[in-house]
Amino acid sequence: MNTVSKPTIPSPAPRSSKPEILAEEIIERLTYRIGKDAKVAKPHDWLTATILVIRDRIIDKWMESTRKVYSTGDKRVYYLSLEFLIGRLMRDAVSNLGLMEQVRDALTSLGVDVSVIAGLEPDAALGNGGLGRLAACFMESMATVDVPAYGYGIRYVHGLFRQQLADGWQVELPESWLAHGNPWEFERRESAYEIGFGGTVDVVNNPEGEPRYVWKPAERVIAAAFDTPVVGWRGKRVNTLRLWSAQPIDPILLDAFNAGDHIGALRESNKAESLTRVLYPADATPAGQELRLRQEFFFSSASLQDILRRHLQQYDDFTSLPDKVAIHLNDTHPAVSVAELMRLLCDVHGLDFDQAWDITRGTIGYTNHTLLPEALESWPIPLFERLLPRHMQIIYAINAKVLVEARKTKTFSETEIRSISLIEESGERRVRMGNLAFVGAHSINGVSALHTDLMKVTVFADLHKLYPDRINNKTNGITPRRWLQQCNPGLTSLIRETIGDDFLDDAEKLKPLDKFANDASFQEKFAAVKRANKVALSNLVASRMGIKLDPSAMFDIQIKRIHEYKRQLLNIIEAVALYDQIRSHPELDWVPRVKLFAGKAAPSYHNAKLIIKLINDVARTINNDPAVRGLLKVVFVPNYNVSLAEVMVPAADLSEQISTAGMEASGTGNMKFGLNGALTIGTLDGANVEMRDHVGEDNIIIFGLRADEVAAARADGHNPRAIIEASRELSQALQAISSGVFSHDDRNRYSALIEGIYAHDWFMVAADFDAYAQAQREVDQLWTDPSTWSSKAICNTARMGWFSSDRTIRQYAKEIWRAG
Ligand code: NBG
Repeated sequence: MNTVSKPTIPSPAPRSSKPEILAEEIIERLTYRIGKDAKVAKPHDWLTATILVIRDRIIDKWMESTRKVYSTGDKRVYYLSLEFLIGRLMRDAVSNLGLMEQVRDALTSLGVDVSVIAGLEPDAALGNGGLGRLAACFMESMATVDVPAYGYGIRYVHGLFRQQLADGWQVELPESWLAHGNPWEFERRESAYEIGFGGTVDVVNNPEGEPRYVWKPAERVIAAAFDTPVVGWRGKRVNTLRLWSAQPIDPILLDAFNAGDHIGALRESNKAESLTRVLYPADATPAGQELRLRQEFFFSSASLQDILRRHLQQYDDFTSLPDKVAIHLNDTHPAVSVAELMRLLCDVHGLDFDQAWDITRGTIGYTNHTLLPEALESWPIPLFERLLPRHMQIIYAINAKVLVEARKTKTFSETEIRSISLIEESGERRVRMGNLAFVGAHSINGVSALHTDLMKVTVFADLHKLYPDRINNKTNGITPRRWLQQCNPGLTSLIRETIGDDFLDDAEKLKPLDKFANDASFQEKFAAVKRANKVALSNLVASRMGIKLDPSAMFDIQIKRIHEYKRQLLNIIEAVALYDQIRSHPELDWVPRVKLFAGKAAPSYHNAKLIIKLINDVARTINNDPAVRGLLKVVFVPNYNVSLAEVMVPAADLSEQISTAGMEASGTGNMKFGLNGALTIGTLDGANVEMRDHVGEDNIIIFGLRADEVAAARADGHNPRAIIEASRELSQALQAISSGVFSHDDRNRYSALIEGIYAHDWFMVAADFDAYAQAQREVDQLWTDPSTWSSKAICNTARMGWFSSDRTIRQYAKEIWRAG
């Protein structure tokens, strides 16, 4: 008998963290992996070599984390999100591994400046704004609090566009974050799935039970996996972010090519690849809409197939799915997963509809991120039916079940039944993805206390009546690693010297800093850190824009997507009013201010783009007017992204969180600023409400209508014209803007924008103006007393720990996922 004994495969030797070994390895990677001689290596080569060395140190932990779940049988969490706004990864990984100094020393010994190469790492901007950044913070926190988790998304070749300003107008350019390759990722050729679109559904009668449905897609593409390891704080656990890339089944039609049709031979290949080419394709055209729905289904189906495969590898069947798997839908973008999971369970794995429905609901959770009606997705039935015929049938079947359930209670009117339905029947018939996600999930959560309360009485009022136990709140959070330790090393060191290191592991342990709020020497050090951060931002603005800022002025910052409800318009109108005041009363002691803005507008959002232009027009006039004597400056910093936020947030004295109450679901920028010791001027909206509760009402400046007052004003038809006429400051500012004072080249540029405020003022700019202007003068007053200002700023840092995404994730894990 021929016996071959199985060899014992040795584990790789543990990696050293000594700078000299790191340096050796960097040279090794440079030579053998990149093929470059150190003498001629470019900064990019050094960056790649360094990342490869860091990556090795993550891999051991990664494999250990993955193996552990197989042996313990712990529940896995799958976070499905069409967006992950990650930013740069190197500093995050190095700092979480505790290798900051060692890597710096290693590179210094090679004559390489770590900050230079770190600045070359492209931002992975696979998201639009808060929703995508939240997903990135959650990934880091899930690894930190030891939840076995996978993030699933799309590997867009082009992330969010790069914004340039041309004469003050936003211009969009493609962002190519993969241009130099991506050393963080691993392509997993073995993890590939077929994804179908279109075609027909066959019904096969089954004498023993329900008929079997067989979907025969007309088109198919391959979803290929790319994995990025995500390391938690102190390297405790490493989770996986798995991004899907679309590839053709036949890369080239050789017959067509050989027959001379060189372009046609690649048509299929191009079509497949265009599926994952860009983040959020413009959906103004039917083709754009279809592409978006294809993206949603593509990544949902690939992720679910992967999840079910992994489950079956470890367990016998799917009855244990709700105990072993939690699937989380980040907004409605992956909502088609409800129907796809049903299809896979019934059609592919042969479960009964009812059994599959129980499993689906037991497994899926859904987070709602907005109440804005235009952001609640729905798809025209003809499109949906054509692309996903089997899913359409399943949705009708689910709908029938839900409507029967509702009718049985005998407490629903026909209007209420219509609002529960998964199908919008008035006008063009459409599938409502919010309703689909709601009925297919056992938990539906909002992202701040106010938003969750409003959800129950607005968008989901009727579904909430039918399923009163499902809606719950999970107030958003931010990772304190990126948003304090890494972006603000000066403040981090100061806090460590003052209260020790406990806060590094638990942000709520920042509390003891409170005791130093009135300590003059601590205030001085705190202010010195802030000043250094302001100098750093001033240098960035000087080098990018050629504008000189005075770091002793108050830095008043509003950075976020440009949207009417976020009210950058209110901010800039107030700047115009202030400008007017400074010129009319040069004898008064005006507090020097720099108003900084940054943010991108959706390419098709006309008013948002006009607001960017207005900010730039106002900036040019004010910044060049000698009568202002530099007391007010307005700056729009182009191309806002995660890396820019990391410089702007620590430099802010004042954080603008001024959305129309009831419209910002949570906000997370508000939390980043507060943690870094900025005072907030804000409305009682989103998480601002809870921030006030935590930092105390003396340490935050709240103004304006509350959400219920906004709703009442809208319902009663409020009269903005009367309000404007009663406010001299406001009417002068609006007159100036609409008459072309800031736009000599096109005097009517802003007339329609301003007319909207007179006519309906949907966003309550006029309604809140006086309160806002008054609050700003209170802020000025506070600024004149540096000690009081510092003490309030310190209280903000000390009391913001609760807004750590570690806390948020622990709540998700305990109350929704029952994992970790
Ligand atoms: C956004 C909200 C923000 C919130 C983030 C994260 C969408 C659809 N919603 O207020 O506008 O902070 O989600 O929850 O992007």
